[in-house]
Amino acid sequence: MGFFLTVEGCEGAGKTTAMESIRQWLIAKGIAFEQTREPGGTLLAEQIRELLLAKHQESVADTTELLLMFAARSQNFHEKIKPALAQDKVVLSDRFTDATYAYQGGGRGVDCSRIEILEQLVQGDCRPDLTLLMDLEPELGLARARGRGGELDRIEQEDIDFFKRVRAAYLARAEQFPERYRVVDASQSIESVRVRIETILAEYLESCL
Ligand code: Z5A
Repeated sequence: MGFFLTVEGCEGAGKTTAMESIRQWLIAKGIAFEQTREPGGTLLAEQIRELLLAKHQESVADTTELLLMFAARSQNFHEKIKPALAQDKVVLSDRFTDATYAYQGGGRGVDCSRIEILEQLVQGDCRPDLTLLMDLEPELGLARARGRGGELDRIEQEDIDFFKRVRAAYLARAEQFPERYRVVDASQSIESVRVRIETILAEYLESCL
């Protein structure tokens, strides 16, 4: 009983924390799964991730960023996601193409029709079955992420308005695709968020039976 489950959200919204809750839940239920992340997920895709997040001496054109995201995705999709779904496994991915609509589309202003063309080229008709959107005010998310310490990467250095556009684009997609999106209020405590995620997963599983 395979399905494709993605976790999305702005910077610091708690995706990593949510991924761990989901992982533990799947293990407890004895459900076989493949875990991945984007950009990244395979050796080659992780190298592209490094290129994408590093700071460069020249500015990165929006189209370059978009194509690199999809280059990484193509590798992750063909090498990892598609084979796992074909084996009827659950695929659990920390971000997928919704992030491109949010960051490159909403954040950078890339026309969505360009993203749609690349989405079709790379994935064909494959889309996530269930998407958890960890939703949080960008100010709070950035404060949480920055509270972890460490250097900010190229995308994390964007200003607050960029992250507000990213959040708005995510919420617009959640409205556009209510059948697969579940919005999680990520301002709640870690424990409340975990309970909410487990409820969503249990309901989804029930609906598949
Ligand atoms: N990107 C893109 O532009 N286009 C694309 O198509 C794709 C990606 C796929 C890397 O993504 C960058 O790539 C990302 C988008 C872009 N750039 N940005 N910005 P990433 O997913 O690898 O990295 P990230 O977005 O920077 O994730 P993150 O910073 O690791 O955030 P997170 O995973 O959502 O947060 P967290 O680590 O779970 O939580 C942050 C802190 O808050 C941590 O200390 C937690 O303990 C704490 N936390 C978590 N939940 C709570 C609650 N409920 N209460 C209180 N504190 C909490």
